[in-house]
Amino acid sequence: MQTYSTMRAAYEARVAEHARRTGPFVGGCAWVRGEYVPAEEAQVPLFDLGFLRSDLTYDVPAVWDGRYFRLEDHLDRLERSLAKIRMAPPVSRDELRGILVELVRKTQLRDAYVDIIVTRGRFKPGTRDPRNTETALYAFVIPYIWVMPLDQQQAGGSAIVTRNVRRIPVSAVDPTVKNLQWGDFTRGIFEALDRGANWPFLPDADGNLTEGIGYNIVMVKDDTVMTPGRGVLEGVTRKTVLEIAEASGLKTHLGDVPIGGLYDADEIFMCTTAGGIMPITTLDGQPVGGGQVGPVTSAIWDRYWALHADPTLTMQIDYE
Ligand code: PDG
Repeated sequence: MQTYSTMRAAYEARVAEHARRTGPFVGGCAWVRGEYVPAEEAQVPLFDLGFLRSDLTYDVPAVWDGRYFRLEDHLDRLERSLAKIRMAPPVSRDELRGILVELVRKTQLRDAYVDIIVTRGRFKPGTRDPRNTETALYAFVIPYIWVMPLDQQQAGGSAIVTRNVRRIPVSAVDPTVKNLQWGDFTRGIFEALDRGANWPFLPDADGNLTEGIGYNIVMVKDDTVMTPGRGVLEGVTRKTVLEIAEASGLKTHLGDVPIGGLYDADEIFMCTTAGGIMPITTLDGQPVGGGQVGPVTSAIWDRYWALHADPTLTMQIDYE
């Protein structure tokens, strides 16, 4: 990866610079019931249905080198999720954007993980009618999270296709609504760890690939980049990957990816906002392709991070 060392050095310099800042919010800032509080002190009210029933949706954009990356794509997805589960937006899009910028400003973080959570709120006393609640907004900004640590991104990680758990059916929980009903993923990560790997890939009941615990999955075969077209979250990182692939002259397939095809892949990687492009070099104990991070993954990795400086995809934060 050509840009790996320069990207990493610049990132580490920003982290070191941040470590010298002081103030109540440098470790993170949360927005809870109309107030900005240090992230570690933020609390959830017990009777919020988000907590009691996981009746919520959320979205996770990120800030990289002082810029929000594809924030409008995340806000679009959040609005679609809210509509699908019949929740009213708790604040307007402009207000939300304002809160998200203010949260970053308070922390002074240049690289951040940003979580926006909308819950159904709470039932009116004496009722259980989900139509009569006021939705509640929570948000927080904390230092950037690497779902796959940067060190591991150079060598690649070890994944398994789960045998003991499938992805919850689309007919039960719509995976395009970003949700925290993670029971299947939690079983998947335990199975992966039990089998000496770190990354579970969950199949659906038809033997097609879905996704994993917070990431989409992409495979490369010859000159085609393939990723499941249904039964998964429509990831913003996945969208960027497909755009990069098309711009590089590769073919793309957004459709069913049978599990069997994975064992024949030249390259495999996972992708998410919190970690970017995460190469997988071992699958079910066997090397993927040559067992090294492949050239397509590498090129997409480089381009993905380069795009974080592109003014058309980013929103610069004014820290003053
Ligand atoms: N699939 C699932 C189930 C996800 O939760 C996510 C996002 C993705 C795919 C990738 O979507 P995008 O490219 O838009 O980020 N997962 C982040 C991972 C961070 C974490 O804390 O695990 C999330 O759930 O917040």
